[in-house]
Amino acid sequence: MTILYKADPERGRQWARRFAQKAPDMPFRLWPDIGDPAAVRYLAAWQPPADIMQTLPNLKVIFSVGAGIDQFDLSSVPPHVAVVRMTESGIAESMVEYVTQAVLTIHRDLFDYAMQQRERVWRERPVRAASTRRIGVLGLGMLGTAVLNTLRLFGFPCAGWSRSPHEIEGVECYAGTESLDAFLARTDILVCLLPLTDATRGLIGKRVFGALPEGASFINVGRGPHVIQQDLLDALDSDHLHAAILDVTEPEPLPPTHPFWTHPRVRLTPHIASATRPETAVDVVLENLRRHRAGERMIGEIDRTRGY
Ligand code: NDP
Ligand code: OXD
Repeated sequence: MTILYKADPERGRQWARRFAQKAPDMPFRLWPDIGDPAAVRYLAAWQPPADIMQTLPNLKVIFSVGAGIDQFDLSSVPPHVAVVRMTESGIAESMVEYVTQAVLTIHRDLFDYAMQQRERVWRERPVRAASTRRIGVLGLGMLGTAVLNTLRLFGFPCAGWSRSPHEIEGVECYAGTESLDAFLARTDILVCLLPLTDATRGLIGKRVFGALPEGASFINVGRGPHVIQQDLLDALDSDHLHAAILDVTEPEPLPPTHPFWTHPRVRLTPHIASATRPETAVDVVLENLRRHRAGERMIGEIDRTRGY
């Protein structure tokens, strides 16, 4: 009943220490030291081995060490193998911090002040009330909801968009493709927190940017392939969009010649908005192992037909 970890080795050592403390009877191995492949029932991975079922023939559950599972090729994973995304509290806390700083950077005109600083210009800009800056979050899951629940406390009018209807206190909720335009038309700062699926790949392009009000800004903390990057550059260069803060790109790392690197109204970070914390992650995995053995549904088990 071994659990095999295949992701960042330093974090893997932290997982190993936590497993040794909390579940000393559970065999825990760090890739590539897999021991007897037939004994591996559980895999915790960011990128699983390419020939997964040949390598681990008795695999029962794949745990993503991140919130997303789009890095897995589900076509190579048979239906009896459950796929579980990471839902531990640390991911949401860091994401709330990241998106809050990104929204405040845009809201408090820090792109403009950075340009002024380069030109040694000391000029005040009027401070705009939060109540006049409308935030819209694509995705009302674990992360989108956590982000909105913090942003609304600043007084920003908040809305979110999802596939199915939601009700969140203080947040205007929109659902389905038919409501997307209305959601975009009332959004000054658009945040992407969608999972990457066949339905969301390339969703954010010319049409979406065009439906935002003039001067809107964009924050991407979902996945790079959600965005048609040339359409984003066109929207910025035509001044329809004011600024973009991008934590994710396509590809990653972004090639040194890519225009995002030097664009004065693009801020880049290397996919660090949030990361799983080993202590809390192991606790969630242990609870899921208990559930799996008891035949219960696991926390964060994904619906293979929806892709998230
Ligand atoms: P969840 O699965 O909890 O939520 C996903 C949300 O997206 C749900 O509200 C879902 O709608 C909505 N959604 C999915 N497909 C569609 C669609 N076709 N149309 C409209 N809405 C849709 O995910 P999380 O909140 O945990 O994470 C979201 C993503 O954030 C991850 O998949 C990952 O890509 C990204 N991420 C990025 C990180 C970073 O460091 N940059 C770190 C962690 C995550 P419904 O509620 O109706 O199901
Ligand atoms: C994740 C990520 O999905 O780090 O957790 O992007």
